[in-house]
Amino acid sequence: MLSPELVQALRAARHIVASTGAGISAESGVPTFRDAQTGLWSQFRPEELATPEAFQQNPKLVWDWYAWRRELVGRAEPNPGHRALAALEGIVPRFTLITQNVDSLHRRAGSRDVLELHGNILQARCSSEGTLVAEWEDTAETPPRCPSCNGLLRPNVVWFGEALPADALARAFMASRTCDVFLSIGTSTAIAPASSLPFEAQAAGALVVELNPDTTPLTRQADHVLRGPAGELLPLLVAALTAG
Ligand code: BV8
Repeated sequence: MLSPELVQALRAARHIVASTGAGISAESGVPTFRDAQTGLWSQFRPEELATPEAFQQNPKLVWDWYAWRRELVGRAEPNPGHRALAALEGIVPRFTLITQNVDSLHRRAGSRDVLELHGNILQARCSSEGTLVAEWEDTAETPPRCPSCNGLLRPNVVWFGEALPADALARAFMASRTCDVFLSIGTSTAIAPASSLPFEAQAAGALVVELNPDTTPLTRQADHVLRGPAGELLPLLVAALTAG
């Protein structure tokens, strides 16, 4: 499955970047944004719910959607794809993991340094003060209120139209521009500014590899395309790197 050139490049790489989207969590049972929304949410598109305007208009609906997803993520387990990336951290001289996912599965698989570009669904923050709230009272009234200012709590994720965390984004661009190999894994490469990272990497001279069962706007330009599920492909990649 992996060409000798690709194996050679992976083994010679001093710095590898892996950038993941919802596709890497699909095999853990976490639906991607493109999966049809079920139940109550089926009447909405995620882009309509994951916005400050939607929260402004109907905080309960938006909070309850995230509570439903948080519960689902809580029941999910990291899959061999997440675990392979955690293993890469200890094999490659320098390894940077960037994710658009908000499900914490990379950390739960053992990855230590994860650049979470779109925040983390397991955390909440005060919508007035912006302070992180580690835990909150789950009462009948949702969204819960901030213990210090009584403002509405909101999920600590980046909504459409909101800026990404500046430090994580700057580190992601820096790593993409200085790595030898850039792995684009399980992302539709549709959401900016994360979608520009593989192109930045390629322009700076990195070898770009796409791992996805489907095509994306990156496919045509990628140096290598591994067509398949991340949970099967990434263990192959680790095996190629650790083979004697
Ligand atoms: C910003 C957190 C500026 C919330 C998310 C017009 C043109 C271009 C851009 C824009 C535009 N209008 C607006 C924009 C900008 C906008 C944007 O890109 N819009 C899109 C719709 C065009 N971006 C923003 O608004 C960003 N902010 O630009 O701010 C700014 C600057 C300064 C000051 C103020 C503002 C914020 C974007 C972040 C939004 N939040 N998530 C939440 O989770 O609820 S994005 C969310 O959707 C996910 O995080 C993910 O990144 C994204 C896409 O979701 P999915 O499609 O499900 O996942 P993915 O894309 O990863 O696709 C799944 C892939 O996996 C598929 O390819 C599939 O084939 C593959 N797959 C399936 N199974 C497997 C697999 N792969 C491997 N293995 C498998 N087994």
